Amino acid sequence: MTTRQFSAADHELDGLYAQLAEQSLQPLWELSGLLTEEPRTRAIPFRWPGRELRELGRRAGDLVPVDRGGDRRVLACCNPGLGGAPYAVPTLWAAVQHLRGNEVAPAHRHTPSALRFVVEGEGVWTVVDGDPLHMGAGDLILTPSWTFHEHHNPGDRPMIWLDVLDLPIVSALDAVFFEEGPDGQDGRTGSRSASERWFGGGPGLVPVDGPALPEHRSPLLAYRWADTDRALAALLDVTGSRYATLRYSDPVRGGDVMPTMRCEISRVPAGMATDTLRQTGGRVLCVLHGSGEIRIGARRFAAEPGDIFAVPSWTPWAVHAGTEIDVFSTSDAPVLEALGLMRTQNLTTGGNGGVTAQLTGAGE
Ligand code: GTQ
Ligand code: FE2
Repeated sequence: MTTRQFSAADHELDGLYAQLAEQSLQPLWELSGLLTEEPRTRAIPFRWPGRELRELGRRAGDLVPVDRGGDRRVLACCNPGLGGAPYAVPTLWAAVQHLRGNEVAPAHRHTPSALRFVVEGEGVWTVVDGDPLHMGAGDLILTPSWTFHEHHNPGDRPMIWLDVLDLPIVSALDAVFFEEGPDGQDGRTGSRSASERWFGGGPGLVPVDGPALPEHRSPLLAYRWADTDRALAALLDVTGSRYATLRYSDPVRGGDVMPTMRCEISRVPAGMATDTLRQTGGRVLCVLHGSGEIRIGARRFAAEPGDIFAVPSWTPWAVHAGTEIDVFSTSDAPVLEALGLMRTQNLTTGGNGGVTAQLTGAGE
């Protein structure tokens, strides 16, 4: 019998509690913390410093062959509030992956969706269902649910990048499937992926007679830094605002890149700061360029390139630039929106001195 048994001073009631436990039943009136006034997450605001991640990734590269443990040399960011679960926030896996020169992480596929964000270096190709996607600094690369993916590094230099997966979500839904790829390597390279030639043609240009669109995610699998950089600069320029944030989108239908994860990037010029925001659901941040301070809840963390941060649900956060800073982020927002559970609050603009603020639902 593993059901928790409650106890009561009253002898008869105590007897009832014993019988309930025997039948795998629990009395709601003895349970607390289920329907909280506000989200109460066990995740805490946290930073994994880029310098440590690079160094430990390199050491793992020296000590551990890539074919041990799922054919990936990956260090998972474990939020200390989550009791040892290998998750950065309750809904997102975040990790650094290290691939040495001339190494291959062989093909497999799984129902959890994954994305790669590159902070520095280049030279690895991720082959997604046979389409080779080169990875370089500032690029966002998608490996959507159930697509075969292999990473190979034909050069001599090791490379490290950020992985974010919706694994905790898919796992909570008991919907994880995994399959190894066909034997033998693909090893394909190429200067521009088919996905980009079809759907990355140019601003606002999509093919009239293209291949059938994948149902639940973007047909474009690589978002290149040169495009992102140009768009951030233009947005700052046209708004004259203190900072600019872009959402990575499906170029044809405008939705999020994948059904469970929203990707965004913010540029905050030197000395400026973002509004303080909070929303339901978890978020992972990764600093691409520049330095400053990232505030999450009551914590103030120094921020440097390669740093990864956990923003727990309903926790206010803001980026304060020292030098101009570019910060990539992934959240579970599409899931909350699909379920009608998204609440967002801007504590800088929406508030009565930050005490109360307007709540907005999805789509507003
Ligand atoms: O690169 O395929 O961080 O399957 C976790 C699981 C990376 C990958 C992770 C994976 C991968
Ligand atoms: Fe994978």
